[in-house]
Amino acid sequence: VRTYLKQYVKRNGLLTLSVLGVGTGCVLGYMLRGLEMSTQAKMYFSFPGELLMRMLKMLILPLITSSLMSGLSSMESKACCRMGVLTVTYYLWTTFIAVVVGIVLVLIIKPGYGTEMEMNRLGGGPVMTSADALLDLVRNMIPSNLIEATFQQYKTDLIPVLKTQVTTKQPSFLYLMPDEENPKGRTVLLELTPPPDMHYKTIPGSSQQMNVLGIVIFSATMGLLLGKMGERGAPLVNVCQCINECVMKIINAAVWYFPFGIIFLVAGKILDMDDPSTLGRKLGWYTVTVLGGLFIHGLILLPFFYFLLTRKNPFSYIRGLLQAMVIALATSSSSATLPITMKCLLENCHVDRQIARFVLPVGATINMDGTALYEAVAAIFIAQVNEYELDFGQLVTISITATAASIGAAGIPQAGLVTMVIVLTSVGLPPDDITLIVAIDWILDRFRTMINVLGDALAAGIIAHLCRKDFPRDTVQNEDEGGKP
Ligand code: DAS
Repeated sequence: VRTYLKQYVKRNGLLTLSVLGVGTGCVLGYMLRGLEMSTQAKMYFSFPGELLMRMLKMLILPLITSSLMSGLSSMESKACCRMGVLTVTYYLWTTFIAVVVGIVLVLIIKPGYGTEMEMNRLGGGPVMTSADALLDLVRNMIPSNLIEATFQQYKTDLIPVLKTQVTTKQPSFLYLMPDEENPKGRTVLLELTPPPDMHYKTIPGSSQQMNVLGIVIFSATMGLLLGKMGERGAPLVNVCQCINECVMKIINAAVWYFPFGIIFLVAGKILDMDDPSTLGRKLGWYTVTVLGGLFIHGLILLPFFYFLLTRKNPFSYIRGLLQAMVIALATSSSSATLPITMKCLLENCHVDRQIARFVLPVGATINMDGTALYEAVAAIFIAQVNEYELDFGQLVTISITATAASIGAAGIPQAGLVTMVIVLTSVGLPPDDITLIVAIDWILDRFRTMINVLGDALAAGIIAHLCRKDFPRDTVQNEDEGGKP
């Protein structure tokens, strides 16, 4: 019995504790809702959860930059190019398929009709054009200041909703206020004057989101160039490999705190959410449509693609990812989950280290199947609630912009809600209608983040199988582990 228990704790101890942490957090959160805690008390209560999020966020940048620079620098350029093309092609296709699944489902179920929805809209002025929005995403993909970009991500803790003022020709950002400061409920309230030097329209929060993509592109480019420099680049490659190994060791040390932090992270969110009884009536079928789409795409289509391309059992692979999926559910941030996803891929799924070091950081930044599906469903839901008939051309526009917007969404909580501005503006819907669905978003965000993480991890398994000739495991693994026999 002792041997079995030891093996169980080694293999499943953390996962079991994390799942118990989510469950305990839910029960605790609902129990404490009745106590009407003050904002200060909620802040103290959520503190261990905040520490968990900060711990994970702290590791993201060193992990992404060191993984890409050390991983790509030691790859042979033809193999690297083949892997890169395969990875990006797979990501774009699965994201587009996720959007199509969402559109088909929302047109079949039609969650918008008969919705008892008080249209607490703001009556926004003319909105940003989708050209402005897409330009904004591309602009922010190239951070003008890498150091600032490194530190500015995650600043947007609030969900900004964009409304463009005709007079000033500049966006005035509208932010959601927490309930305590806004007795009328979570509608858009605070109007901030934009910074004086802003001469172009931007989606609030998009700079934080896109800058992470800019850092990924920079790190990947550095990795490729370091590889071409040969011996001259070796010192920096060694530094990156050491940083990467240190980050993985820090994760192994910190990981046993996660179940404890998850309890307070989940409970703290539940304390903050709107009254669940009113949500069910207003957004029932919409929630069912999104969750149904995520289930079909994440647990039927993606595993099917994995089996089709690798001829292996997808569910034994997914079993090795359960820890990362629980962390994604608890944190609703695929970037924050990245360190755990990397650990699961290397230790449980035995994916080639060099493949994981490239596919995961790129995937956590540009591959968000769950987000793309959600944005397409939400946009059509908002059109239905507005009784606004979308023609086929607009549905095609939604499928393209939802794919682009999900690429622009960073792996931070509720990023998909922010980049949805692009999808809404592309078909002439008012972006401040986002407030219709914001109340349920904190729940849906967790599930779409889980599917985002699952999509990245399955992609790593597929790419590792398709590129297995380029990266013979015994050679690569030994090199990375200091050439141990
Ligand atoms: N929370 C985002 C993520 O981390 C997904 C989203 O907001 O749509 O992947």
